[in-house]
Amino acid sequence: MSAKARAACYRRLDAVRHRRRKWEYVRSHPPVSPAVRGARYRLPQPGENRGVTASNQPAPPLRRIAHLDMDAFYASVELLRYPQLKGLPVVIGGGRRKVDEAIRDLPEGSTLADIPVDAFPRLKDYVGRGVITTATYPARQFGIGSAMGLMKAAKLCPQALILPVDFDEYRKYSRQFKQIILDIAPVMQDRGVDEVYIDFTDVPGGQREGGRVLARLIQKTIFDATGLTCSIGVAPNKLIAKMASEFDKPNGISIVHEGDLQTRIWPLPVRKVNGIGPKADEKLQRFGLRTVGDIAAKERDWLIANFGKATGAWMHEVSWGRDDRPVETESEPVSMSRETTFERNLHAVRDRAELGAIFTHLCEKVAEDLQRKGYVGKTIGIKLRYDDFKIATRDQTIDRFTADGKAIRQTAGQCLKRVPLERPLRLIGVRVGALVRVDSPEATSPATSPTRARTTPDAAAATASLF
Ligand code: TTP
Ligand code: MG
Ligand code: MG
Repeated sequence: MSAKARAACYRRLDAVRHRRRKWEYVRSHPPVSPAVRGARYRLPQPGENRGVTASNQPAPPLRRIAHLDMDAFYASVELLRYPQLKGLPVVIGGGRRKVDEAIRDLPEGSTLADIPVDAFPRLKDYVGRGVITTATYPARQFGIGSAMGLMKAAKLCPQALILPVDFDEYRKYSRQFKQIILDIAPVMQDRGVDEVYIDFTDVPGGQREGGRVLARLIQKTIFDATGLTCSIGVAPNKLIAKMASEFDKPNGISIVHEGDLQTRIWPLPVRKVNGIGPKADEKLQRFGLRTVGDIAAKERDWLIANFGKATGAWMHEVSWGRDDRPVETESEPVSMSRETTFERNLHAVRDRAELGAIFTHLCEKVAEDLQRKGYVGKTIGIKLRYDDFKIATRDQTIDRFTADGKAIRQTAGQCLKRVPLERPLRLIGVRVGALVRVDSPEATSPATSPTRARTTPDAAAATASLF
């Protein structure tokens, strides 16, 4: 191995160790509340020496916030299973139709990737009122894009291929790319199916080249694991990062510093500010304000007089690139519940079978929620609302964590025995609390490990007598 290759190898190893140390640190320290985290950072003042302070102490790290957005997300996920469509104009929209089923009817031994391009439905043959969710970049060249009617788009690009929306598949990839980011940079805020904010400030590589080194690592790791590309903007705050992630789409990285405000942010149309919608845009246009710089040129008081106290002051701040909102990591849920209000009031005795079925269904739904989100809980509770709108709740804590529908049903049934059931009921609900992650030490310790069905025959028989 050459000295150069060895050096590169060590650098990579070091980065991995660094990441692991960082991750262990984060796991062993409880999350800091967003308000506190936000307060830890301080933007450098004009003229301040950014490298070292006067006392030769290293300066606190600069606040670096990234916004990451996947490129043509739904379409790119579809292209993973239909790689033969790469480079072609493709739109995603409408429900699954007969023709979509037909092309998936494959001869034995062939895969989705073998379906000939000519077999895919074309936009010109589409009839209906569906709209485009997204379009591949080659399709966008024809002027078509999100939210456009499919039949209108057909006029602009009749030869474009059309695929139905498959949310489950997009959600699967959404979870996957977010987990990859979390493993590298744990302070991440979910912003929807295909985008997140990430606090780069304290992450290794997050300060190097203004955040480009870390952005490159994240981009590459996501691509290697999924085959999907994304674009990342790194800036002093969320506001600018969000704009910056669009600067160099697709598969781009844009680094914006405080000093770039005039050259890179002020020329942008006002609609590029996250929070300025069509209505505010229209009003700004009426005043002749077209760009972010136009807003910045106005006095704060003038903006307040014309747009109101909150909006005017906010416009002033954003036009000067100021935004100190923290990157808010998702807080852990403490409980999950399901409840249902009946179409007609039900009685515990007269409508026993119906109530029993609904009750069991709710328990199964809560169990599914827990399992899907990866939690187990120990405190099982019920809620009833009577015909007089009075509410009764009861709960019981069991000795093991569970996400099992039958175990939840059994304990919820025990709770039912402790509430009056004479009056008709309007609503019934089931809650599981004292949640921990299914892979947390508490959940997996032998004394409290998650249980599957632990229903003893006697207990099952006892609860069955209540609806
Ligand atoms: P976007 O990130 O806005 O768009 P995109 O990822 O398709 O393309 P870009 O490269 O410009 O980021 O939206 C993410 C997904 O959300 C998109 O793939 C489809 C869906 N979506 C809709 O369903 N309707 C819409 O109007 C928009 C804008 C998006
Ligand atoms: Mg996107
Ligand atoms: Mg997006």
